[in-house]
Amino acid sequence: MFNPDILNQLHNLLGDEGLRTDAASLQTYGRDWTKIYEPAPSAIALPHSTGQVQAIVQLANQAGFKIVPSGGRTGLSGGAVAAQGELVVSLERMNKIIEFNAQDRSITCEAGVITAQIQQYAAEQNLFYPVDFASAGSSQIGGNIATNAGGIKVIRYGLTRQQVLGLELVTGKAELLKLNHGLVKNATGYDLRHLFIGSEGTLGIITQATLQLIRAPENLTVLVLGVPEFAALMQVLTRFQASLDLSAFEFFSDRALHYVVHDKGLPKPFDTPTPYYALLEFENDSAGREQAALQAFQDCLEQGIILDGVMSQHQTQAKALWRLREMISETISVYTPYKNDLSVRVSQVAEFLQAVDQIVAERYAAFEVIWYGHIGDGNLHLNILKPAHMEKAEFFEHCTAVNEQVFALTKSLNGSISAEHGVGLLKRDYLPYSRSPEEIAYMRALKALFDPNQILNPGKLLN
Ligand code: 2HG
Ligand code: ZN
Repeated sequence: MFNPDILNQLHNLLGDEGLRTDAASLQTYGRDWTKIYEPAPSAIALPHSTGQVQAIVQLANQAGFKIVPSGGRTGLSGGAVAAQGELVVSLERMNKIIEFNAQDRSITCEAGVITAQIQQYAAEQNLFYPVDFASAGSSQIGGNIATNAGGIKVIRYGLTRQQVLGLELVTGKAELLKLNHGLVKNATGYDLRHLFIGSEGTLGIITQATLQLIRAPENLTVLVLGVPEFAALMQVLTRFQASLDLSAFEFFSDRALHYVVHDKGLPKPFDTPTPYYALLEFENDSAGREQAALQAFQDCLEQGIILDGVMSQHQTQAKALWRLREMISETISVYTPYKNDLSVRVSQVAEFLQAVDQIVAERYAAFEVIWYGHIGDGNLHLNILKPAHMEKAEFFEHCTAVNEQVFALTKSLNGSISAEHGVGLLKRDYLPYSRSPEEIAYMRALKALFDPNQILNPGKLLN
């Protein structure tokens, strides 16, 4: 806990509105969606300006306390957990959209704006913010940038990184940096903006961002296809990509579908039971595209790489089909899943799925395994459900032991042990499976450069 002097100084800086120490707030702001770690922050700061953020970081350097930067706390790797008496700095009161520029098709906003509000604002301008995922209704843009959030449209539009035209942030030394100023082109050396994107709040606290908006896609149409085996999934992707630009290619297993149908009451896409399902989305803006999709569907049926399927006829149906995929994570969260978030190159997904399946069959034989993910971009989410009778500690211990095998496989393919959920606390000790000792040494050197007193998000990403 902070001594009264620090609390006083914070109070002088932030006022009643900007500082909380009540037990409920400490609980709420001290955790993210990981739910493994017991929150124990000392206090919660809610600054309303970049100047206040700077003053907080200055004070932390002087007084020697640590800071956990905090967005919507929807992360799944403990990146926003405060379990060591830190000060949580929540950006939630910095939630203004500052400027929209129609000619640049850009939006500048404070870091605490909710992702869905950016999407909504873009739609009102007949434009599109393409980063999307199930937690868009709670996650904040600052957190999205700090974790380089991915989601369901990466195959077509890329990750959050691709949308960031400018950043304002406060470093661990309490300096204010304004990076790239909304420029599309800027070939003036090291692009520091990209260092902070995905840095998980370990180098600086993002306070503002300028984001690129793009043309809104027309008549997005969704197909859900029943697939008989892993090997067929990527063949389906190849066939559809031969004639269409897909804006999503997701998959989920029949067990994943089972949970959203039984626990959430969602309707099945069709009656034929199949082991796997692929969900595809494309922009259906001409009769030619619909024809191409139907032809691909027909070809896949004839080749036996799909067994059945459905194509949305209107936006309500498209949204309903998306819910089958988007609701999986929330639905299974009550079964205390152990989460893997892995990626390999798209061309290696088929081989990877088969090899993971073999490990799972051997090592998780007694457990229920839920497969899903964004395999059109190489990302697999593998969730293992805790058996009801098993203690949490024993379950996690078992899963951790299997990690070694899964991560060794991932490493052998030069894949990533955290494709989009970040490293945080949960994956920190596994970083060497995806990054070389030289890379990690450079990461440490960068940390020392921007945050020499190790004030920001201690223990996250690097130990
Ligand atoms: C998703 O794709 C999210 O639904 C969550 O990234 C994945 O819960 C998970 O493992
Ligand atoms: Zn995901």
